[in-house]
Amino acid sequence: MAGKRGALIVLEGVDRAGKTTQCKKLVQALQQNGRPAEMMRFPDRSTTIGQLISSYLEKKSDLEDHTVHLLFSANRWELVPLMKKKLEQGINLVVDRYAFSGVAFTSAKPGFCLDWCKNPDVGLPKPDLVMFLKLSPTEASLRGQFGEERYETSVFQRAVQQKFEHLMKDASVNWQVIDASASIEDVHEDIATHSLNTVSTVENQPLGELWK
Ligand code: ADP
Ligand code: FDM
Repeated sequence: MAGKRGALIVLEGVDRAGKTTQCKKLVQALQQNGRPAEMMRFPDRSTTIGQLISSYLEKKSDLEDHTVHLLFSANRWELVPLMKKKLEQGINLVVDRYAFSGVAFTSAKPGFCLDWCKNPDVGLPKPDLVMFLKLSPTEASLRGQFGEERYETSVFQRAVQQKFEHLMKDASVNWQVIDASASIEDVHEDIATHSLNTVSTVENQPLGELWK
């Protein structure tokens, strides 16, 4: 490899766990440490595929469940060339949701098995670190009401949480569970420590392939 590569860092967790807040703070902290960093989020609603997904989430359109699952995956794949380019340039990517949300949300629907849900995402760039922001439904409810989008109900979010618990048993992925009930600053400290360690560890290692 020509130079040091960036790390692929993913934040996952249920609605209102603090993913977006923490992704932004982490990007700033990495940059302040002299580590180039950029934020990405999935779904990326700016692309043509992302617009189909956004309209579905906003309940402006209906899509068949398998179809929308594949669109979420295609939305990741369409950004893979850009992700790889940035990582090769030494830019650390901090990503708000990834394939784990894809699998957890679809497999929480009736009639979907984990294997079918994972398949379209097999071979994606493998995150070097996946931090799961853990927050109980009660604590999440104290952070405000659910929005109007699809999936934003407590019954569905509980089913999603169970699927995440299952995915976290997979030791081939570098999972770290973060206590998201602490203050924004304390959660950030925890996340920044894990991330800085990962950035130094992987800079001379090749990028892996997810679930392969
Ligand atoms: P997510 O992206 O996981 O849905 P957000 O980062 O959008 O979560 O945060 C959801 C809400 O909770 C926001 O109003 C945010 O300010 C608040 N919040 C985030 N982290 C904390 C925290 N550690 N303690 C209290 N409130 C928080
Ligand atoms: N979601 C997100 C999925 O169902 N599959 C996926 O692959 C991804 C990345 O879309 F309800 C769900 C999770 C959440 C919604 O919301 C996106 P945010 O607020 O943009 O994260």
